[in-house]
Amino acid sequence: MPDFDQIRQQFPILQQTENGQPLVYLDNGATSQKPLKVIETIERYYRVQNANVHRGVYGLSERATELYEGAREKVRGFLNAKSTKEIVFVRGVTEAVNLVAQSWARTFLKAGDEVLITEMEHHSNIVPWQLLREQIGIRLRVLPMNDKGEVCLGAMADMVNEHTKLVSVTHMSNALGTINDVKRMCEIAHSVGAKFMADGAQATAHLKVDVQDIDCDFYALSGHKMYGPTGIGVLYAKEELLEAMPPYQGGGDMIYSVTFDSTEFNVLPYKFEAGTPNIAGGIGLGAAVDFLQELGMDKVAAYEDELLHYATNQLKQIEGLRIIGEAERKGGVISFIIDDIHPHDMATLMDQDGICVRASHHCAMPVMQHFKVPSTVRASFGVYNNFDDIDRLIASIEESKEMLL
Ligand code: C6P
Repeated sequence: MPDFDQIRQQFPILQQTENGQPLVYLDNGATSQKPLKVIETIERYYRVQNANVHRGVYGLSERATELYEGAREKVRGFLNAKSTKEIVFVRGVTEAVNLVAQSWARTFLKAGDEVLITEMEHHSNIVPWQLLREQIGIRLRVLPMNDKGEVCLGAMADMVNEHTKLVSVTHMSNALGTINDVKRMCEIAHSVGAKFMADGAQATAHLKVDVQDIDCDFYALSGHKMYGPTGIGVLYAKEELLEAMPPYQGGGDMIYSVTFDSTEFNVLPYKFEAGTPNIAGGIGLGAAVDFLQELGMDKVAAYEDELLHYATNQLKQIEGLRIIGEAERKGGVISFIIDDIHPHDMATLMDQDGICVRASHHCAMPVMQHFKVPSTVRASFGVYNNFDDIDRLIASIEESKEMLL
């Protein structure tokens, strides 16, 4: 087991105070903090390695290209994709879902075809499908969840049919922590000939993900939630799908040749990467992947599971506290409300104790509608959190509650 207390030393931001108190960062669902390995990799790139990629014949540009493409190979290994042709760099999950909607779905789906999502999706896996519905008349269907925040696979099997063309599901819910059985859901989607996409925004920092084992057609991740920089993410897609899909955006780098009459597109994955990419972001994401691989995803998951159980047991002792999301399989996310206290008031007072939690609808308004709450307070864990952080979280909740009731 890695020394998770020692890991904390690798995060400079955690050494500082907030409102005079040692910082307790529990908003990893929104974005994670960055280890020295990532910070220094990005700094080194801008200090001594900066050049545009795929263009220059001079050494500096060739080395930048090698670093950038090396990062793509690291992500390939992390997801266990077959080929780097299947790893498309994008801005994040939001862009990945929009890419699939506007390139694959807009081309291959027609009016009346069905896209199935779940009731626990983030807005970025809802709105792109609503936009597509406006554009081509698809039908958007929603698999309901129960009051624990779980979807029923039997109900899913009943909902898919010959009209279902895509099932798109969050691997781990940001608002509830629920971990969906994406492998089984993928099998159900495939049983009716539909494609399957998983939103890995929350999952990739916490769980081992193997896209070949899941057999998903598309998988999306955001670098900034897995200890990497903002503005970089990945769309994994099976090679044959990417081959068949038209480009999402046009511009430099995604072409092989251009005349005013026509354009021949570049090979995969560059066909989907128009313009100068986020080079520093890609290289930084590669460093984040190294960071996680060195820890070992199984060990990360086991450690965060301990934190989750410890925190859940403590929170349940607090009178009036209701946990929103009690699925059997959960990652390190706890959403809660306390009596009539507004989550924003609670989180604002907790900030005075140096504790960062999110109070919001978490960009998952339908989840709030299901549980009939406007928002929740959410504590979400990362590898640098420890039992002391949780004790401080609990103490701060107790104090804030006293003041607000
Ligand atoms: N959730 C949260 O605080 P982007 O913004 O593209 O990196 O990720 C979007 C996204 C998609 N799916 C899920 C399940 C997510 O959790 C997120 C981002 C953040 O929960 C910001 S709203």
